[in-house]
Amino acid sequence: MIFGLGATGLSCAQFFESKGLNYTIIDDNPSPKRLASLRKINPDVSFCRPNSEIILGASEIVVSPGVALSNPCLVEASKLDIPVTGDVAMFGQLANAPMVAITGSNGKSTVTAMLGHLASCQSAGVFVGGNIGKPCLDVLTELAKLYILEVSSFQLELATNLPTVASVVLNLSPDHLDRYNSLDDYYEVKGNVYQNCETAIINRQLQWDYSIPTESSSISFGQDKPKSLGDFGIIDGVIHQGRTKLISQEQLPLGGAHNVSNCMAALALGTAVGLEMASMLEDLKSFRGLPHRCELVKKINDVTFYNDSKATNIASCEAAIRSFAVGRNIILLLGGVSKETGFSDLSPLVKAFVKKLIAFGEAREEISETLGEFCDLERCTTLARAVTLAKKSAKPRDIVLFSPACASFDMFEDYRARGDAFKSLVYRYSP
Ligand code: UMA
Ligand code: ADP
Repeated sequence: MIFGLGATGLSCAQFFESKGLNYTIIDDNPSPKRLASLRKINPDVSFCRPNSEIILGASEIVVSPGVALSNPCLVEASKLDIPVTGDVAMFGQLANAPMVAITGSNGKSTVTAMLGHLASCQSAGVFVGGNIGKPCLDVLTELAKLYILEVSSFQLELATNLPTVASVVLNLSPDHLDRYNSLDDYYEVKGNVYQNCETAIINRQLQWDYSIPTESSSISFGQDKPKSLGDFGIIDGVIHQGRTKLISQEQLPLGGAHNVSNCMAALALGTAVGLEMASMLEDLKSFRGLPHRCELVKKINDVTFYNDSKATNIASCEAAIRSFAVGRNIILLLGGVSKETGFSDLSPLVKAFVKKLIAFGEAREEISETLGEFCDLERCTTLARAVTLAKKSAKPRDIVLFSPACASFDMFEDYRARGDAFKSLVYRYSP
């Protein structure tokens, strides 16, 4: 039984079809978007809403990441000893090639795509998938020589003991507190990524309780000097491995201190899977970054617009502000659905670097109450109005930064739709 007919559920259905296995699907939404695609691959498969009776017919339940394990049907299933699994957990058992797993609160997709780029430049048979948007069972193939998987905390709840050649927790900051009882619970789940890794890639700046298997090796990275010969760090603005100079920060393809860390993490992972360093350093320069992450949209009348729609939490917004700050030159667009962390952690950066804050969407009052005293602030409901206000306020050399620090689902399907809307609004009247 597949629980959830999103990208994951559909990919599980396709996988079961390819293996000739019987399955059924349940979803709280009676008409999910992918129902038509499901009907195309199997017009007769049973699809209905979950209830405690329907699960009695399941020999095993494959749970989509967005479905919390506290869901009453899953609690009932566990009482009945019906096994519960997830697509990444299944993938871990089925994959025949070495696997890398990348998690963390921010930077997962960037590092996953970056390592994918570095590895593909050196070898055929590199497959990238997981939380980055391509369910991992879609990339399961006999042709694979290396899998690079982005894994979320939701996926790691069920994907315990994932056998990896290298795993990393890039960083940790508050997020998803609607799903976890405490930050410790969220961080603990992230630590699952190390449970069965050959090499653990460790962020030295992270102060938290994690454990790695005794037989595993480790490589660390951080913004300070490398601690030992295999570790990555910064000396005089240059990334080093131990005492060996690798590449200066200015030569990196993406700006901001957070991306220096992302590059070090990718290089450390690449080292752990046996990629050649000189080629990695050359190929790093041609990595273009992903859309919606501090993405340059356009310069209009010497005002530069950046789309950072993927900033759905406070730490990612902080990283973006730090990347662009030169005095109080930033007009910041903040809003959407507030995460349960509040906005007060942004106050020092807003005070120092934000000239004007435009708060939009559901969270506008909360943002205004928390940050209004630190800079000029205007509230509005729609993103269109927010962009108009930003355009009106901006002066030459200002940065208009769309880094919402909120989820998008008050007004948009996801962060991509939100970022695309921002970009069209920037281009409107100035294509
Ligand atoms: N559903 C229920 N009951 C629930 C919750 C959801 O029936 O209680 C149903 C919904 O009605 C919907 C389906 O489940 O039909 C959606 O499943 P899903 O939320 O698991 O989403 P998928 O489309 O399968 O996408 C998931 C990840 N989504 C989430 O974790 C919420 C995608 O990450 C991921 O790219 C994809 O699997 C492939 O692995 C998105 C994400 O937001 C980008 N991830 C979070 C993040 O990055 O912070 C963790
Ligand atoms: P994730 O997949 O973890 O959500 P992304 O690479 O998609 O990470 O980036 C999400 C957001 O976080 C973007 O706004 C991006 O600018 C920001 N970001 C990327 N790397 C980091 C990092 N190492 N630390 C903090 N923020 C980051």
